[in-house]
Amino acid sequence: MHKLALKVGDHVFAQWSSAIAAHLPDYQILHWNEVDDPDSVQYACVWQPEAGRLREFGGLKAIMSLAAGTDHILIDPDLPTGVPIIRIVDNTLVDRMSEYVLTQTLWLHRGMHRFAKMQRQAKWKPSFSIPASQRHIGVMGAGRLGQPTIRRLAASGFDVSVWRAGSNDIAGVRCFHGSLQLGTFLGNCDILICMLPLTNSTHGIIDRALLEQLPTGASLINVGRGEHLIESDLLRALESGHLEAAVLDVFSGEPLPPDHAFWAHDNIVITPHIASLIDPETGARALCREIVALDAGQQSNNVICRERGY
Ligand code: OXD
Repeated sequence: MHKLALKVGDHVFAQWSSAIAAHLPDYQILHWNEVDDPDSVQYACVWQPEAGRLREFGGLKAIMSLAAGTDHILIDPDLPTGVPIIRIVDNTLVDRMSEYVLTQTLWLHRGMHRFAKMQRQAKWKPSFSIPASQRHIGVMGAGRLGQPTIRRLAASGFDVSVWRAGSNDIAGVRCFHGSLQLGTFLGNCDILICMLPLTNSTHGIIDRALLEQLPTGASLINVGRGEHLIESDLLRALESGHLEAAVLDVFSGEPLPPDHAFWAHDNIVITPHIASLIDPETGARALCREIVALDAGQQSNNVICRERGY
């Protein structure tokens, strides 16, 4: 019998493990904390493994990231070398992300954050929003989740531009590349959306200097990672009125501590890292497809580049 070690939240372990068992009858599925012979395990399927744990598995064929981001694995200083890291991104994950970003973009575009505040003050003050075609949306990052999101925003009538580190263009969308074009990109963003992977070069990218390049009254949506954002710089930009609002789904410390300044801030909307949760049923199907292909000797198209960080 082959073996697979699974690290997901305990509340979803049974769902994941029975979905995987249905597709991989020849595999024994082991709870991450109940692996007694790590060398006999072929696949470690993980979300946020503890640093140093993966090194204990001496016979891995691959490490499978049960998330679009792989920073939760790459952060481990003792990561075993020579084992491919494969990320599982299924259509449900992609759809959830683009739906979340569209929802929050529409929320900001229609000024719902202002109406929510007015409701708390029993204030009746009608106002109209500009057409979506005049609302400039800037998306940073255009990977597996970013590209479908960009298409969904454009299909909803928004004026969308994209900034990415690499030089590839995306058909039908205005693209900006690299640090030299970042300022021009930012200068035209009413709503800036961060969908970047977390790497050494994107860590802390949303800082004071970046925020200052946005037009006055702009808003931010962060669905990348909390570590992209310098929190004190965001608070300063909101206090000064340069930035109008922020929608944050990810935080550098999760769960966000109860005494954190973001919770009570009138111009910050918080969601608990739910923009694109992976679904156990569809995620397990995508995971098992990869494992079956790898066991048949095929190459995966989803191996991440450790040096690049995604
Ligand atoms: C992911 C996430 O990386 O949910 O998929 O954060």
